[in-house]
Amino acid sequence: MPGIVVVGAQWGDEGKGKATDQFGQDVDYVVKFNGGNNAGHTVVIDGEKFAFHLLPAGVLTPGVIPIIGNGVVVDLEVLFAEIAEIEARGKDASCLRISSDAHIIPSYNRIMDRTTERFLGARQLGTTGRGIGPTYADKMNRIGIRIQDLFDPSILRQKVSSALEQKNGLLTKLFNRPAIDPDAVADELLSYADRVRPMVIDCGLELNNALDAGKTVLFEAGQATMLDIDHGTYPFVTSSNPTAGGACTGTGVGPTRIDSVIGVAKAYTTRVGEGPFPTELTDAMGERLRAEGGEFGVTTGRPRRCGWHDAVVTRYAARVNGLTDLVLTKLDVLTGHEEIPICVAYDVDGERTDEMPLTQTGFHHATPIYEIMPGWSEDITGARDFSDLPRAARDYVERIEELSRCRVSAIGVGAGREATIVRH
Ligand code: 2SA
Ligand code: GDP
Ligand code: MG
Repeated sequence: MPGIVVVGAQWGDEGKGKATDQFGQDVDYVVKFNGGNNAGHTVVIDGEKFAFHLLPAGVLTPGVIPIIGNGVVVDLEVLFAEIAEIEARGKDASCLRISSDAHIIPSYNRIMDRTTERFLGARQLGTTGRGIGPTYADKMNRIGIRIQDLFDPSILRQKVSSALEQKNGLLTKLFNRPAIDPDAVADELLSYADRVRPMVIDCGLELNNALDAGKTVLFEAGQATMLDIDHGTYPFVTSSNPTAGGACTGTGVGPTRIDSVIGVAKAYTTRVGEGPFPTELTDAMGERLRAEGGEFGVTTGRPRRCGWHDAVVTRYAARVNGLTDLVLTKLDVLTGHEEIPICVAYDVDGERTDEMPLTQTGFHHATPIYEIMPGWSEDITGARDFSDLPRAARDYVERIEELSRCRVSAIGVGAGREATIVRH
């Protein structure tokens, strides 16, 4: 299986970091292909917790080459802080590579992100405030700054100046904020050039050569299907393509090189930020899931909105990504519930729909149609084989498998690397 893509099947934080780390034990490369330090991926090894934002989760596995692909947006300050942090914990990040085409998040885009959110007031999106949206907008507007620009100071200065010509107009006239000095921004960016230089590669060339040589490459998504700019709950989405197609555009590898696409979904559902979420529980049950699942943002610490598993979403994710497998995480968090509802379809203005509604308004109006499954009370955190699970837990997994029309190949029963049931 030389080309493996790992994506989120819901609204993020499904446990992609843990899945990547696990699959990453048997791969040669782990490549991030979208997003930036809005992501927060947690890996727990022998009780020690690591939270990654920009670094691919594979950085912890000796022998694995971690790569930041061209589809990622990079905050250099955060990147080097993260490298310093893991090195202080005895890990080696010297094998990290970064695409020369990846875009940089200049400090002014953090300001633009936060200022725009404040300006939107009640209409805000609930972004992570890391400058992600404005940096992807600059990329599309063709005024972005790329990693390769760090090695041509005069070009970099020109690009920063022309980007700021537009942004300073907005900042001073609309947002009533001081203008940003282009030279100061360029000086700051250039101060990273010597440290970045040895990491820079042609990502597509490196990966295609590796695949030709029979190596295995794991493509790690940030965020998730329902946050995809094209396939998610637009406009309440991130600004990149976290779906499987993004693995190709975000690294320079063609779709014929991808052999499997693994979707990670929680046994329930969470979402951070604004936007529709049909199975959200705003009552004590939602609080219970949040408390028992530890549902707080890894990057911002925000409490995550919680609700029951939405199989319409999982089925949609299976289709949009062409999933070959599902990894169902956090099944242990559902222990102790007498009954567990699964959303099997929506009621949209009095009509049943089994698929995602065609329009944004339809999805805002969707109320879940639940099927109630019996719960279980046994501690399942020690289960390592599917047959170790109580009957009701097995039925629950098999029902999700049926509804999503995708096999569940692995099940998470705890945060640790070892707390996984592998089925296929
Ligand atoms: P942005 O900052 O422009 O990408 O925000 C746009 C929307 O995307 C959501 N988003 C996320 N949702 C879940 N997890 C994310 N990463 C962090 C984590 C989140 C955190 O792993 O916990 O720490 O709060 C993530 N990143 C972006 C975001 O909530 C907006 O709805
Ligand atoms: P990611 O963004 O998809 O990588 O997910 P996050 O790291 O943001 O959030 C997932 C959280 O669930 C982390 O705290 C993980 O350590 C934890 N986790 C992952 N899988 C499991 C599991 O099967 N059971 C439990 N209890 N926790 C898990
Ligand atoms: Mg996360």
